[in-house]
Amino acid sequence: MADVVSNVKKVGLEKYPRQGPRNIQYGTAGFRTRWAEDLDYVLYRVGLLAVLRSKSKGGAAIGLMITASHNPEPDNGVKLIDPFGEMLQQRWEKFATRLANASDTELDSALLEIVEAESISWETQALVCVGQDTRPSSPGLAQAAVTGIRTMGGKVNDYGIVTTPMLHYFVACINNIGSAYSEPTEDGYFKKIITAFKKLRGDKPENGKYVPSVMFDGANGVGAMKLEAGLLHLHDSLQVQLYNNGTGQLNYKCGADYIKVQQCAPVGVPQKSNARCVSVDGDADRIVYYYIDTHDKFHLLDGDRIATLIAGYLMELIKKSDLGLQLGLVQTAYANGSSTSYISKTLKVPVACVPTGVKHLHHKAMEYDIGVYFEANGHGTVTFSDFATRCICSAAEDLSLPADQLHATETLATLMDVINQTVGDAISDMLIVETVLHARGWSIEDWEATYTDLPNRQLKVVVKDRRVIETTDAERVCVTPAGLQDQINMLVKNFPNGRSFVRPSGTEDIVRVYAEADTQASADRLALQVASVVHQLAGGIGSPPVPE
Ligand code: 16G
Ligand code: MG
Repeated sequence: MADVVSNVKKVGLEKYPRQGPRNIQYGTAGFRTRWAEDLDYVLYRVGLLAVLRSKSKGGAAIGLMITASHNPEPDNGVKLIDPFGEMLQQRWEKFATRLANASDTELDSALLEIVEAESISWETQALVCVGQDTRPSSPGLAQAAVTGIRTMGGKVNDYGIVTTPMLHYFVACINNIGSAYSEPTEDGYFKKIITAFKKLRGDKPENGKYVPSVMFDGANGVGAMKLEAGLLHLHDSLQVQLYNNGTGQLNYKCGADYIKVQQCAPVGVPQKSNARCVSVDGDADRIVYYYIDTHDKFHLLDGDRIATLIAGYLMELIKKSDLGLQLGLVQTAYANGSSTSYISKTLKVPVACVPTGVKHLHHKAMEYDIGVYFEANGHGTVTFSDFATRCICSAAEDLSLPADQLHATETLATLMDVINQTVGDAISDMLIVETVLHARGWSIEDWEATYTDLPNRQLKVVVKDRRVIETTDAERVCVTPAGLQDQINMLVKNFPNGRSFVRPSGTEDIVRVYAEADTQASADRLALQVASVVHQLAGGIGSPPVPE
């Protein structure tokens, strides 16, 4: 062990010395920065950490994904994937931060501290699966990570360019998690989800007002590139017209994040009235739908809409299958108030609210037999407990069940194969949404008509130190600075259906403000007023936002 660790330090110093004085933190999205060119040493060290993580998990495969998701093209980042295909365990986030910020000379001792703290058996063989998005800086960073893994004595499975959710899926497959996975290859992934998708729609791709055709905005990232391969499996079951498929700049005026934040259609996708359009982000782990009506008005169907669509359909199948399984839906404070009341009052599905960040949502969803989770920004999936999986799979083979019940159970079983349960997956989520719309015979307007969103507004406030804002109750209540929450409460009272919260961003040096109310003008005014109070009480920089 001593030899390996001292060699790791030597190679690090020679090839990947620490750059600059700036410290970096492993946050909700792993490490992510504006200065991709300075990230080489971080990737080398994340490679080292991945080997330790694999050893600590008895040699299970660990994923290492190089991406900055929806950020502009020059940015980059990396995150680690745990053996079940889930986000890195929170306890290890601080090891990642410590290792990334160690000086070159303390690299060996920083590694040994982790080995000791986690009682890692050095003899265990390690395996790390490496994937990257389409950014120009990604190949160099992958090289740094691979050097780290190999110098540390780990084995590498290099998948090259893949979507983030594909890598999560491969990791789960390699570790043989559950019966729900298949071959850890791109072909295996597509075969599994698309075979199930086609089975669900049978030989009748049309149904009622549902038309089997979508326009797909690939954000000029990996999503469109991979879906192109997937289309070979789809045949006529769904026609997908690909746009922003890599010829333009990544995430520039297109992609799920742009559309959600700007509330407008992307560039690069032709306007066709009432056509169902899908938009994914740069690494294809987020998805939103939109359409433009005959009056040129833009309509967004975001993560909340997708969650309610899926939960409503699952609730029906669960009832019909009579298996007594419990369904739950998980949201964050950003979920539109109308979606929350629709879910709890109309669909009668229990709803939980957790802090922002996939790890929180995923974790909570797994407490239910079947958990649906989505962030309003379009990241989400469905999870099935082992118990639910066993119940569904065995009932689906019980030919003694009444036809209706058997059909619902078989549908649930097949649906499970369309779903990438490890993490939000834009391609798989699109196929789930298309399945539900097909089953219901709905157009995109029918889907939108299920409830009316409350108008809302998001604002950013630049402050000296965003950490002065501390929150509780799933980020809905502000604990510090003193007096801020009282002022928010007072402001909110002046607006019918008013709701507002503030939270420090996990990915940018800012405080985010969210407000919703009965009209757009009220939501805008409330957001501005709250932003102004934040600016005043939390050390705002520059001129404060001006309420009308
Ligand atoms: C990260 C999170 C995403 C969250 C976003 C919030 C993961 C994989 N990603 O992108 O879930 O919505 O951060 O950003 O957890 P913010 O803290 O800047 O608002
Ligand atoms: Mg993403």
